[in-house]
Amino acid sequence: MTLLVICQNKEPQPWVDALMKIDSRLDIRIWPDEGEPNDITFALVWQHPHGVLQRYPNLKTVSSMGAGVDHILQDPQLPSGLKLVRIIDPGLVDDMFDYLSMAVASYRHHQHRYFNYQASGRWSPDAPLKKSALTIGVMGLGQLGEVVASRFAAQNFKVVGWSTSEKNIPQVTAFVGESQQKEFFNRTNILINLLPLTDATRSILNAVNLSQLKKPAYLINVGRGQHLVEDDLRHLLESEKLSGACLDVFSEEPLSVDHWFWRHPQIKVTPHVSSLTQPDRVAPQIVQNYQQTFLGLPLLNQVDLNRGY
Ligand code: NDP
Ligand code: OXD
Repeated sequence: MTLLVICQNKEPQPWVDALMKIDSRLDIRIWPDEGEPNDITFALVWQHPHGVLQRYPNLKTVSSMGAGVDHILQDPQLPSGLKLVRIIDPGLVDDMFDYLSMAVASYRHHQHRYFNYQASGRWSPDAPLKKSALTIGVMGLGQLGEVVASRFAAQNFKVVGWSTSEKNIPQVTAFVGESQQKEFFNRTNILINLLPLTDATRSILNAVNLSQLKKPAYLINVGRGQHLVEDDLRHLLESEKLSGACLDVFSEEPLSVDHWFWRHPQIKVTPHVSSLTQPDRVAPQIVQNYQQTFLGLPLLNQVDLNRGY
């Protein structure tokens, strides 16, 4: 029984070290040096090359290295009958809220503009946008979105949220499903996307939906790049329907050096860092799932394959 780490765009060694600290007897291998394929029963993956999981006939459980599992479910050759688990970690929520607070404060205080003025030594002060005049809309009220919405509400922002099922979050007006989607957008100035990527949410950040935001409108995308229709964003910025965007996730990661996002004066780019999973923090839940797989016991944070998140 062996745990295989398969990752692209992340270093595998810190994960191996963190897992070995929990149990030094673990048999861990790093793809592509997996040894005998029959040994592999558990895979810990991030953006694995599609098709590779088919090589392991005894593979039972696949764990994402992060909160999202879209990178696993997008594999057209994903073997059937696998169990899929993801990371749920209170530390992720804290980091995510800090990042989002920074993005919201930076928008309210015109930081994009001042950074652009700095190049030409331009002194042109403006009052910050008033908190009381801005409503934050959180799309996705799950492990991350619910806490984020509550914390912004506790900071005296008006907050609305949107999800599939009904929520009761103090001081947050929650909208549900497609029938209330338009109302949610109509009430929102600063849109925070914390949805998982599924067939239902792909391209949801499009011209029709984003045009429904209340002005001034600003987009913060920390969900997934494929939620956003990139050309629509360009047109919305040009037509001043959106004042700007802060983007942490992209359809292609790493974002290519010649992508127009890097040079657009109203776009801030960060390299998928709004809340990074720390191997040491989450190794215990991964080792527990590895052991429970062996014992045939229920797993932590198992993903519903029908819902896709
Ligand atoms: P959860 O699965 O806990 O929550 C997802 C939320 O989205 C739920 O509230 C769910 O509704 C809602 N939702 C799903 N589909 C729809 C839909 N079609 N319409 C309306 N609402 C919908 O996820 P997390 O909070 O843990 O994470 C959310 C996403 O954030 C991840 O999938 C990942 O893509 C991204 N992420 C990004 C990170 C980064 O560093 N940039 C770090 C971590 C996560 P309901 O509650 O009713 O089921
Ligand atoms: C993610 C993560 O799912 O980094 O994006 O956890």
